[in-house]
Amino acid sequence: MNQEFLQKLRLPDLDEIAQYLRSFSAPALVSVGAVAMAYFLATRPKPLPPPCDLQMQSIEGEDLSRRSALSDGDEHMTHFYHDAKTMYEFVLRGARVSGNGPCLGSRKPKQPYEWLSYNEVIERSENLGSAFLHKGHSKTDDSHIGIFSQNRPEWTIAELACYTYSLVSVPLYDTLGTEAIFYIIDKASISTIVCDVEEKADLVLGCVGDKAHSVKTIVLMQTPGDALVSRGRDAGVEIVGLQEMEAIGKANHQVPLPPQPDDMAIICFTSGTTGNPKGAMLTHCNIVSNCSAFIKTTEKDAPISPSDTHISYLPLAHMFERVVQGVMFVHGAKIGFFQGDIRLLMDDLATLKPTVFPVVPRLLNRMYDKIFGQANSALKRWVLGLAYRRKDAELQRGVVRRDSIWDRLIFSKVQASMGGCVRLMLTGAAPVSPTVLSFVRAAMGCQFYEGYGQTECTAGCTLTMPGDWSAGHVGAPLPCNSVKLVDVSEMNYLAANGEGEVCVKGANVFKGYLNDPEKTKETIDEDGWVHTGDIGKWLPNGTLKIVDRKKHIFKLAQGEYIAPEKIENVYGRSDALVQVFVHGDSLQASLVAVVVPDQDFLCNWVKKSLGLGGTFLDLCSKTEVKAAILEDMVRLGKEAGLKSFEQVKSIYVHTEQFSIESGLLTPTMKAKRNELRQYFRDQIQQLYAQM
Ligand SMILES: *[C@@H]1O[C@H](CO)[C@@H](O)[C@H](O)[C@H]1NC(C)=O
Ligand SMILES: CC(=O)N[C@H]1CO[C@H](CO)[C@@H](O)[C@@H]1O
Repeated sequence: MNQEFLQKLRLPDLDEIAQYLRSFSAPALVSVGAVAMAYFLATRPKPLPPPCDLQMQSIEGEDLSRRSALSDGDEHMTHFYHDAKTMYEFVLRGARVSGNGPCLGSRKPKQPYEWLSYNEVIERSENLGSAFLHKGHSKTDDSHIGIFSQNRPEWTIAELACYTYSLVSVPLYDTLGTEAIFYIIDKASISTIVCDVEEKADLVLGCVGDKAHSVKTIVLMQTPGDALVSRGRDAGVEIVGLQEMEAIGKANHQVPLPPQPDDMAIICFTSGTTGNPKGAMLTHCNIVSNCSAFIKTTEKDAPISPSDTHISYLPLAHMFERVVQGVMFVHGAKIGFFQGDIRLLMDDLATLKPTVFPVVPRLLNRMYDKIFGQANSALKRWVLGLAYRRKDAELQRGVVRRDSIWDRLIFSKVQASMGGCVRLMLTGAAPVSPTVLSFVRAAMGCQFYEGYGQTECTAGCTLTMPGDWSAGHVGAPLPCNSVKLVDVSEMNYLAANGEGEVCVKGANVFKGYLNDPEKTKETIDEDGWVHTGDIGKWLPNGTLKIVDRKKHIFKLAQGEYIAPEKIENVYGRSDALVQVFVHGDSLQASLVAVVVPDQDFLCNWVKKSLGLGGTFLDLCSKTEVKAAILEDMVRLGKEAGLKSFEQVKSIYVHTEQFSIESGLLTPTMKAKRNELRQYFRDQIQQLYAQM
């Protein structure tokens, strides 16, 4: 997240408030308290009734699996509205309930938002879809359409064009790397790709290069330049502008061929920690059931209506944002896109004034740090802490509001910096710390849900319940799926104790990975349960807490279990290091590590502590430097309580960072352990040989 964005995220002048409070004597503070009390009584809030007994949010079945307390009957929920069972019908319903209201909005720099109505979106989608059919695509033949773009209205139009004629969208995104993009195009035999800008079209042309490939057409959202068209011709690819495509479709218009709920909607490629990306096949029913379960859970406390506005800036290539958009469409709400530059997001928020604001933990962490960073004296921290505790106490009684005295005094500026109208927030995609979630919940004073899930169950399988604003769990199973915990005995998690690997089954569970029966079998078992690799624990009130990850665990020669990621996290705190890879195996009695030092820090540190100078490369090859790094790691290990067999005994100092390009990190920056082991095989062997 960008600095400018964070700088604008301002607290009111805490200095002023602190000054004000300081100017009072103790009795005066009491009278401030009395004013606050009078204010509180005047605006006394009432909690909304929760949708179920919050002490029993899920119900256990015979096989120890759990269902939402909101499920009715034995079936997993597949839809909420009878006239909206596919993503295509979602948009039609939105057009109806909004009376053809505004649907997709975008803006040019410093301009207001301009809107396409629901019917305009539907018409343009029919035109584009008809052009796809004209180019030879159909439900049964060549049905995959690639979409390679930032979030913008044309993204959604291209997606809806697919749904209107039962075609399948396949999002591409650049963090995957060129090789992975070629892999996906090839695996899904994609012949038409819709790109937003020339650079992306070039990237596609570059990666198909002179290889045999399936790509025939690139549809560019702008008018393509002559140079690009001729580069395309050289690679055997036709480059067409979107406008021209829509005109072709308009001249060759076809009646819609809507999909059935069980037809494929999206192939969502995700990167694993090893090997190639995997294409999760998701049907309309998968997505609709996920959206519908969200609607069911929040229908009383946060119903969505045509007056709602959502800000779309989280990548559409991931299911989280797609599901949120689905929920907006089916209710005829508005979707406003950011300008495409995260540095301008604050300005977009202020202009759009969204009511629905999905976030990821990384953004929440930065908000939290920023707000506390401004409270730079003990008194200011005290005031902020007090404001937070008062609001959190209300939240724990089920009261959600932003008109308390604490909002007026402290939090209203934070809310205003998000446009001032946010009433529903949603986080997912990664774990968020309870401290951060509770604080932002209090500060924003809106319905703020946390979900948990993965692409293989269409983004979500649990969601926090309205009224339960406690943090530190991910809520109850959604009405569209069951969740059960399965023994992981080597890590000592047993289902009988209410702990184990989280497994999910239901209407939102995917149909497998495209052309990859082997990986599919590793993920879904014969009975249809997706094994997530996360370790969960049931809390007494039926909510799920994610406590661990089923890890790479191995035994050392003397029989002790080792979880290398835990150890890497400890050593990673060393200022001297940017990356650590811990290795061991059952033939060895001890651990070794490959470490990458922080160039700037290391040079200064070594000069000060060892009196050594020289270039980074020189220093890294010196035995004294290596010993100093190892000493620091062991010190941190001791502080963190690592057992002696968990401490590494020797290290290899590598001077180049592990990267996505070198194939040692996944696109989400996780270590590819198998690749790292292979890559450093010789060095690791040497480390053991020298012991
Ligand atoms: C549910 O249980 C968790 C853990 O015991 C607790 O933190 C939370 O407050 C509970 N929720 C409610 C609504 O009581
Ligand atoms: C149905 C539902 O709400 N489940 C998941 C669907 O997707 C959202 C994200 O948009 C998740 O947070 C939910 O947990």
